[in-house]
Amino acid sequence: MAGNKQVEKIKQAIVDLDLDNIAGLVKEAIASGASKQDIIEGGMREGMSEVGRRFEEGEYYLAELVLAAETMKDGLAAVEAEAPGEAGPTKGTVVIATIKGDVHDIGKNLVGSTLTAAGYKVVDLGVDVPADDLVKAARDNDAAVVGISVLLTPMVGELGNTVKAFENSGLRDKVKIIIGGACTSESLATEHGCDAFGKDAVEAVRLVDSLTGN
Ligand code: B1M
Repeated sequence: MAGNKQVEKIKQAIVDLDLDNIAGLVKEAIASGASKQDIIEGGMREGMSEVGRRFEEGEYYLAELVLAAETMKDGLAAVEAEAPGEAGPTKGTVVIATIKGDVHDIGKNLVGSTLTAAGYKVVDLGVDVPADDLVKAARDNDAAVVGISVLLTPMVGELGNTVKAFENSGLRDKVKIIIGGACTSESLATEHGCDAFGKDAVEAVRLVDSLTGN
């Protein structure tokens, strides 16, 4: 494969959280003939899988996860700048948001970057998002999964409203709903009729993979 060595360097840069050099490495890889797909799949995504493994084994902490996501984001921006146009392949679309009444977005952003790194197209609606906006975005983007972040206990009731809005729209059978955030849990997900609860960004990707058959 053209540019194999460069692609390996990109993978290593993600694992090493090398934010300073990722853009230069992407540029070199493209100059050496590596395809956009090789750089994203064989380089960055493989690197993120290794970061996820280290996080789960307690070798990396949240700080490393955030930095890896930042490195990946810069890498993707560099790919887009160097080789614009043809979108890379995606595993499907996930709409994410923080629930109505809640403006916490650090965890939600991390989940979004990690899903992007794992190969999903992510439509991020931001914070304080009402149920109807989630339904509209899921419909407009033909999303397979909606991911909702909830950090404030008083806003938990909105989850039930959101699930109801999906049922009323006729989309509930098509769209899986997963939740996460400091005040959520497996039992809360069940209680409000959601499909799954993710304890962190790495688990969110695993859940989306399993719910979508990827
Ligand atoms: Co606020 N806040 N805050 N806050 N804040 C909490 C959440 C709180 C627990 C602090 C406390 O009292 N101990 C408390 C909530 C209590 C409760 O209801 N249970 C609280 C409160 C009360 C408030 C205000 C009401 C304070 C006030 O104004 N009186 C206010 C609310 C404003 C509003 O939303 N309407 C408020 C405001 C803020 C700031 C704006 C100052 C700031 C947010 C800045 C921002 O997000 N841009 C803030 C912060 C920073 C926090 C704490 C300190 C940190 C949250 C955070 O970013 N954690 C927080 C205390 C805490 O959580 N210990 C607190 C890091 C982040 C990576 O973790 O979001 O949990 P987290 O995401 C994790 C996982 O949960 C998971 O993956 C992530 C990575 O591992 N995950 C998902 C998250 N979403 C997921 C979705 C998934 C799957 C996994 O699938 C879709």
